[in-house]
Amino acid sequence: MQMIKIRSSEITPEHVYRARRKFMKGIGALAFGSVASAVLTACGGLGQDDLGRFAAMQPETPTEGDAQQPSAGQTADELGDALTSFEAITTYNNFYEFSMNKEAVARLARDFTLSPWTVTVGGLVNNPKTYDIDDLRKRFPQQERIYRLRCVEGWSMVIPWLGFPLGALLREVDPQSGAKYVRFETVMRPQEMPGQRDPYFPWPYVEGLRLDEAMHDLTILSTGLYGKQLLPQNGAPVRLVVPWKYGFKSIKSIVKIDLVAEQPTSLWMASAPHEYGFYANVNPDVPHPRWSQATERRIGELGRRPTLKFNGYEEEVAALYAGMDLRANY
Ligand SMILES: Nc1nc2c(c(=O)[nH]1)N[C@H]1C(S)=C(S)[C@@H](COP(=O)(O)O)O[C@H]1N2
Ligand SMILES: [Mo]
Repeated sequence: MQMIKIRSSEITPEHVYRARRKFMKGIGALAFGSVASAVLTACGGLGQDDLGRFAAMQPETPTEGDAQQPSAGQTADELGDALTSFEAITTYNNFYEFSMNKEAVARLARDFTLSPWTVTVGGLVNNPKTYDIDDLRKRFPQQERIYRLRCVEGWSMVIPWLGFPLGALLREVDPQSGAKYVRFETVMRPQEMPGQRDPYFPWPYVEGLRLDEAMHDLTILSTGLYGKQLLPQNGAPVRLVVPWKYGFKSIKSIVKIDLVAEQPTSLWMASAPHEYGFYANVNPDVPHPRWSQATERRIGELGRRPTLKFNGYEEEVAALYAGMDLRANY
């Protein structure tokens, strides 16, 4: 890897950065298991990302959306926290299929092919269906949802999404009684997604929800933000948003949704099972094995603020986990 003058913490996912720091301090690679492999891969990946153009990164021009404009005068979430800027939301992205360098994702994803696009919904359902993305947008009226997004790495944003409840789509395909979980898959397109040529991760990106979590009204499929259609870096043309869980649950660029009987294994569970569990509910009381989750950095603000249980949605979602040990089910 070439030496570069950008602060490593600015160009590397924070958890990988910390893992690398530890790694470089000479702690044995075996002690880190799969994380150490990810660190090595990250070094190679950064080399390929052409960091020379890093400083030239600019926000992309949004495509014209056919969706409604954001509600007039909405500048904050229900807690009074200001919306994160469109620029920050579209230039500071985690999307490992393109890059582990957050500021490089938008550029690398610029020419990502968004059409044609279909989402196939199947598995344990009575009415399996393949939706063309345009049909999906027309069929399920778009609502604006202003949600906090809390990344497991310790930063957060407030994003005005456009989308519709996932439950509306699930009701249409009619889950069978044996369906207990929903499994989501991102498109597999290594020609366009350089990160997918990195053999370390078990592509495609997979995520999952329990059926009751998936049916919760807060859980949406998003096709836009700030009143425009999603840009590729944010998971166009359609991505999941589950606001009370760490950001990695909110899987991008979905092509497949299956109702299943068994708890799906997500990409992160497969890559680092000791660090990332199935539930991934935002919880300031349960630290990540390598850092505290008690506070977060809100993008656009100075300093850190306390992290709220269930990311501030406790009243709405705590009942889903009644009687569950939230420490064991991390
Ligand atoms: N397919 C896919 N989905 C993904 C990711 C990813 O790397 N690949 N990153 C996740 C993580 S870690 C976060 S924090 C959010 C970031 O979403 P944003 O870039 O739209 O803010 O997307 C999530 N969804
Ligand atoms: Mo994240």
